[in-house]
Amino acid sequence: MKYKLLKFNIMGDDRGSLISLEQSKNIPFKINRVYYIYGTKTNVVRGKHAHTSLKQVVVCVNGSCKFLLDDGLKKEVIELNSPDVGLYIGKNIWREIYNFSKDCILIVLANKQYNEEEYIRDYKKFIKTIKK
Ligand code: T46
Repeated sequence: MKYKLLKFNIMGDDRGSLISLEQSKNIPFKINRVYYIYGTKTNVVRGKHAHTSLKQVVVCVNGSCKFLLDDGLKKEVIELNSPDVGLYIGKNIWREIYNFSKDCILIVLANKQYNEEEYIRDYKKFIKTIKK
């Protein structure tokens, strides 16, 4: 699976909404790391890299932003703007994240701990890697 949108069930009642994320249930891997991104300046582009082994699910719990996803053959733009939708991104997908709203908050679940060595931050190297 390269990337995919996941729809989460909302456990709503008259007090409001609740969404639960559980490994190997609605998250398709064992969760080893959680991080969040907030306060991103609206003119900033984040990402601009791929991962050689990491799997992640990104949820935009507030506000909105756009993901450019590139598997080396085709590019697609996906807007995240809803807390009941997760974007699964597998390994070897180049991503650029932009058009952040001022109030954008991303929560990211990852299957591995942070390791800079599995980042590919150079686009030409990314294309070479996926051609192998
Ligand atoms: C992705 C998007 C949504 C850590 O120390 N630990 C961590 O877990 C992470 C993710 C980052 N860092 C350090 C490494 C850098 O010095 O925090 C700094 C910013 O990280 P990065 O340049 O990776 O941030 P983004 O926002 O460009 O990308 C991150 C993820 O790396 C990426 O996989 O999809 O968030």
